[in-house]
Amino acid sequence: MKLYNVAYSGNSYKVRLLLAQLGIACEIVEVDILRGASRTPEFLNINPNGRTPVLDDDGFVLAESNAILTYLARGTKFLPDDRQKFALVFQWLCFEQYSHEPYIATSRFWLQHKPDTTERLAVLAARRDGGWAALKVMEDHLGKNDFFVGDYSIADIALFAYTHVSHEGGFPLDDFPKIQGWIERVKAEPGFIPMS
Ligand SMILES: N[C@@H](CCC(=O)N[C@@H](CS)C(=O)NCC(=O)O)C(=O)O
Repeated sequence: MKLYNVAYSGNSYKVRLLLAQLGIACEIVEVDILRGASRTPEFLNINPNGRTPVLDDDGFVLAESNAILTYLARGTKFLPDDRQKFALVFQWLCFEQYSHEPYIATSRFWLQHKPDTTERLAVLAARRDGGWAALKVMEDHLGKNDFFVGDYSIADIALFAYTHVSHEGGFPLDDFPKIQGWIERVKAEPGFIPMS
């Protein structure tokens, strides 16, 4: 397997974490997105959407981090077989991509990689309410559950990726004790690897 990866990206880290916990060896190909490497004709031939991560499993090419998690986790303990639990995992994967990542991950990206301009201020301001709302949903759920769906699953991996570094996007977790406890539980899972 080959993973087109960005070292500091949570979307890529999700896949590296699951690969590590599955014990699957994988060639890592670093893509310098800040220098346009995800938009070259060669890369667009791999993923016409111009984004990482992308998994190449012996010629089967798959983009979208949560689709890759689902592909790798199928038939393992990280993705329940039970129809309702499977659907709930999928629900959290969709939540992560629509209600969490666009606010928390993009704020982090702008803070880490874009100059301090009025445009950046405006972008960050537009993402604040959505980011806090996503964390509130997670905090409430984790008040009643150790993990997002039953045992540790790819729902946790997907949400962990950007939540554990949410302070880097301007979303410190001081007022979210349940999320903090869950972060420690995820870190204690066998085979856990840090982002960097
Ligand atoms: N929904 C996608 C988002 C992927 C994404 O935004 N990737 C960023 C890095 S985190 C990227 O490769 N950006 C490069 C570009 O847009 O050219 C996923 O979950 O994989």
